[in-house]
Amino acid sequence: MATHIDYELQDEVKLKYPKKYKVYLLNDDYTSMDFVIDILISIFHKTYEQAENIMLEVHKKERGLCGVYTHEIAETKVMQVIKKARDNGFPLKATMEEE
Ligand code: TYC
Repeated sequence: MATHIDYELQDEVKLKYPKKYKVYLLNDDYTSMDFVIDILISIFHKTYEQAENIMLEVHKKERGLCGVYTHEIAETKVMQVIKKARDNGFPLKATMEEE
């Protein structure tokens, strides 16, 4: 097969790592602190202590880093945050940006 031959003629196969994306939680005036901690534990798998620190950072500095993931996983985390927040009546938002 042509593709097979082409592949074998390459003297070097270059492997590229997938791009990574930072996921941030954003501050707002209405989401409760306890709910943000719950999000960080349930969606981002933080310990209670880590979750509390990140929540306080977001509260004081307007945004905080929750984790770094491949594109698909980062996108899923953002959607999970927005859905769980909406289901609970909170306006909490998350964003992602390339590392
Ligand atoms: N600022 C919110 C309050 O005072 C708490 C909060 C923290 C909201 C982090 C969102 O991502 C957030 N209740």
